[in-house]
Amino acid sequence: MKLAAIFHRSYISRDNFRFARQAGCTHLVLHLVERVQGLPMRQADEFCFGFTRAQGRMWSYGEIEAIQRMAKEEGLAVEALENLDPSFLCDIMLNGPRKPQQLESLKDLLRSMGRLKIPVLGYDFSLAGVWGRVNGPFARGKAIAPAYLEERLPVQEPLSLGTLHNLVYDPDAPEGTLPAISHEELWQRLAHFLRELTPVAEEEGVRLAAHPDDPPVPVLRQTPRILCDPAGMHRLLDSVPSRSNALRLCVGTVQEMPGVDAYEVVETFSRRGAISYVHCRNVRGKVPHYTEVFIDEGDVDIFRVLRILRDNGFDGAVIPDHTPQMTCGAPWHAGMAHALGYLRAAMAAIEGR
Ligand SMILES: [Mn+2]
Repeated sequence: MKLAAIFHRSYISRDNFRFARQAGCTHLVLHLVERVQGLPMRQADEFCFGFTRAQGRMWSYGEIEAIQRMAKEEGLAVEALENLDPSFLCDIMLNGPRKPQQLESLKDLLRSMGRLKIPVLGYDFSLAGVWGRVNGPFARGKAIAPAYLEERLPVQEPLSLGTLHNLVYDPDAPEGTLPAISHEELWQRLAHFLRELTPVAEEEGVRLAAHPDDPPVPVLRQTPRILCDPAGMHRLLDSVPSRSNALRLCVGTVQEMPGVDAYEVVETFSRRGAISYVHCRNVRGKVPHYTEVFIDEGDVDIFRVLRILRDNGFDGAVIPDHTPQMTCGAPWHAGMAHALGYLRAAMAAIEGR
């Protein structure tokens, strides 16, 4: 098992790579989506993360190689690229005219990753993204963390055209909202994406890694969500059986699923060899009420999760995903350092080091 840190685009820097190494990480997970915040856009609601700068221009080999070289200089290996820019797959997800070009461009990304020996590409197949959560002093010591509280959800308007997964990818899209589609239609679109990309991923030694829908509810903002329970996760794997068609197992999201035993899910999918890497975070509660909390205070016994992974031969990366903000001059870094330290100790304990 490998301990990895995750950095969003704006946090990719030599200093932050040193921070990760100092916390004991050997690997990195990089979120390359470049989002610009603060622009006035008619499509943006309070949950919008901003505008994506890529506009369909795929991350190049050279761009990724430069970041990987800096990581190597700091003693770190890049384990995964996490999440795609919505402008890379909007027409794949929405059945638009640029679908063939977007698939080709994603195949190019897989080829770049193969050449660079970056083994995992994380993605979401979620239309509405992480919409609807509120931030508040919900974690230990009044630390600020997100919560999903069904009675406090705003009115669930359909998605504006030009938006996907909490981002505006086309600020000039016509006014209007996404037409309704069925769960089955979204399954067909996901299956097409997987049938096209999995063979290339296999050739390149890369694993595609789907994240379950967070929040794990079957419908959000009038859009279907197909990865909100273990049955959906099995169906995804069964649709194109291959080591390159895998999951990014988010322990927090799985624990939030109503009626689901997270340990059973970790057991089943790790035994199946389907977990590429793990988002290891903790929550308290389940849909319809849960809050993210510190890694050592939620409903999940993290040691038990790591023992299950160990017993099933899991050798991928474990990352903290996200953590509550700690009250100090560097709230994000302090939260991450706490979670990474806890994970490092837990991994050493269960591996008998
Ligand atoms: Mn996650």
